[in-house]
Amino acid sequence: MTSSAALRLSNLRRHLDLGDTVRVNGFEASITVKVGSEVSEALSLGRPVVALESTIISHGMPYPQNLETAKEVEGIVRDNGAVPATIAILNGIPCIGLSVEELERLATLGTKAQKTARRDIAYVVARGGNGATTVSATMFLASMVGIHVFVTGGIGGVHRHGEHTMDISSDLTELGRTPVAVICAGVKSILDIPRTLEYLETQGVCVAAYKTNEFPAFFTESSGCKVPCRVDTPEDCARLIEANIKLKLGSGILIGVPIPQEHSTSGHIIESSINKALKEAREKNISGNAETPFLLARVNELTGGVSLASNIALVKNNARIGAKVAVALALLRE
Ligand code: PSU
Ligand code: MN
Repeated sequence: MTSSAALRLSNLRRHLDLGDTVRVNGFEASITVKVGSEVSEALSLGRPVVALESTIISHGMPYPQNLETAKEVEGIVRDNGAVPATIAILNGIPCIGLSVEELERLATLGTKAQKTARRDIAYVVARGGNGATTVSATMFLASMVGIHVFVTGGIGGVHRHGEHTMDISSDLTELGRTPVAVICAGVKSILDIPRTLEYLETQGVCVAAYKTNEFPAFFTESSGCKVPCRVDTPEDCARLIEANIKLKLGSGILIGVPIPQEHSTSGHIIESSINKALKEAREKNISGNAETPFLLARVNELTGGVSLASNIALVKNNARIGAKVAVALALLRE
């Protein structure tokens, strides 16, 4: 175990008796975060934990499918031997592990919750607001309490025409600076996939694909882009994560898991809707952090819900594999 991980765990242990709210010591300051009792117990005992993001709940899917999916994904993580830790900021307090009531609150708040990337964390905390964390903010908070494995659907990337607009998701820079493994189905073709992979290389991020040599493209199994690493089992993933921790590289790992085959056929149909939605976004001048939620919702409308069904299926598949990776990692670190 690294000394910083040991420090974090001993901090958690020391505060376990104080109830839900624990103070996590960083390098210079300490802040209050609320770690759910199941999560803090698992962390203090070195048991497998899987972090889950919350923008996918508030901005990524409509109600009530967002709530149903969030609960089902947590169930899949549990059924595969790990403890789920959905992360969000509620009333200004970063929460690691949400109760069912808290999940419900976030799901019904929907886009009224603030989409919170790394740049927004301090503001949401300072104002006592409700923040749904994106991949970048979720990685930051997961890492703060010593969670190594994080599951989601897809991450942000370099947007199409990003070479002009500079719209590059902070998920990519976070992967370059935070040692958490993100298990996802790749990035959507609403983004520029080759440039996203180039940018990840620049950031020093280890990019692997699960049981394939090509990076997946969310709704479809392949983007046509080769990845530098291939992993075939949860144990392969765990060894990669462990090596990354031991080397103190400080950067993250991206593990792309292709969408299950039975859902990938619809991926090709979804592509044409993506192109239409992109055109509309440009016509309506939608940009910045509003672009991804707009495209997701519009593609869902245009496909009559097919894209949402695929999205839900791939998140569940990622949760199953991510939990197995967390279990394998906990065994390796015993
Ligand atoms: N891609 C999806 N679903 C999502 C997101 C991305 O298929 O819900 C969310 C994630 O929270 C991701 C964020 O971190 O969008 C990226 O937003 P932006 O492109 O504004 O960085
Ligand atoms: Mn952006």
